[in-house]
Amino acid sequence: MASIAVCPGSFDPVTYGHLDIIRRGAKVFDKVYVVVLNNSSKKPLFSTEERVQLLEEVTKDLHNVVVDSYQGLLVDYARSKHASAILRGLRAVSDFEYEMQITSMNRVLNEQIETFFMMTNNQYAFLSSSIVKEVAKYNGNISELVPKVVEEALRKKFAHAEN
Ligand code: COD
Repeated sequence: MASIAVCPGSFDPVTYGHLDIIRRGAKVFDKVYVVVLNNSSKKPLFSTEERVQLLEEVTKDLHNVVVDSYQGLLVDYARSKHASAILRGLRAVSDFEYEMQITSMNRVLNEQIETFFMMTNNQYAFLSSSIVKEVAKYNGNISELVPKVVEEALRKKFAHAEN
């Protein structure tokens, strides 16, 4: 039976840290659904469609990765795709408490699905979408943090915000 994983997130926008986890997951699972979901504690800069489009662009060389979006519970999405795994990234100890909370909640909602954590490359351990947005907002150099297409999308967003 094919191993199917769901890699969920806000991806607002996708960074090299996210990509690192997606690439690692694509090596281990037969199919990975990267899904843009709503995190109710975050107010996104990019629309769902924009986030999906950027993810599609930066994962186009990964043939077992499918990008999608969903309005609702992660476990319901995972069930609809017959996924047996949720894939999450870990950067540092500071991620642990939050991840433990989400994992436990998802386990209460669906006991059948297991969460797998992958450690990011050390190079990206400090990286988050929020940090990238902050640096981009003040015109700092983000070329080492996000793919070119994401950098351009951020520049456009903040150029519009200034006008
Ligand atoms: N290196 C490695 N991994 C990274 C890095 C990095 N530099 N940056 C981010 N990651 C990982 C994160 O640890 C995470 O695993 C993934 O990439 C996505 O990160 P974010 O920040 O884009 O996404 P989150 O944490 O905001 O996603 C939260 C969800 C949207 C998945 C969550 O809110 C959710 O499941 N919402 C749907 C409703 C639901 O089911 N709620 C119940 C469960 S709480």
